[in-house]
Amino acid sequence: MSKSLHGKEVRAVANAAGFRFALVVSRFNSFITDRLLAGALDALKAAGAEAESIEVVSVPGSFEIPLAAKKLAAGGRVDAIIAIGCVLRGETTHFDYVASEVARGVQLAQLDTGIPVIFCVLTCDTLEQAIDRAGLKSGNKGYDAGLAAVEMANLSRKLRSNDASRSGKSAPRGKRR
Ligand code: INI
Repeated sequence: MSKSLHGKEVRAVANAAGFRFALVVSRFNSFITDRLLAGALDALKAAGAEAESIEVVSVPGSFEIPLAAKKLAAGGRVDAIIAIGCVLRGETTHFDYVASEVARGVQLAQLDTGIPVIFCVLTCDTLEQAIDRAGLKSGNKGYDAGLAAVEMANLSRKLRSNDASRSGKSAPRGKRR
């Protein structure tokens, strides 16, 4: 029998009821991003999210995702955000700039605001690789992102209430952040 090497494990349940979500979706390569969006919405609804608690924001390309995500996160109306895009390697180095900036910007948005921003931006060499990840061979990464958003929304709330109880204060009523 294995022996636990740590104390309490903090792991959130996957229940989306009572949480609000925003999805920021790039229209560039919409053939792929539409499918990722559908997968993410399926996961949120399967986890119990209400339709009126889900907001979808469209941006021109992946490069524009971080600003929209940060504004949504800073607005305090959502518990988790899913960033959806698809960057395909072309003939030039443009791919590298867009891919690295969207990853950096999404990470900054969540660290600066404390609201989870799930990274569902495919960075692929070929369209076939992207198709595989948007509903075919490798499943749908949008669905996985939806589940990650639900878990992180729950976990963020749980960690906040743990902090509040350790400091002897009760978590502020109705305040989500
Ligand atoms: N945007 C993407 O989301 N994916 C791409 O593959 C892509 N490529 O290859 O150019 C792309 N470019 C547009 C970019 O995201 C911005 O919208 C544009 O540069 C305007 O700021």
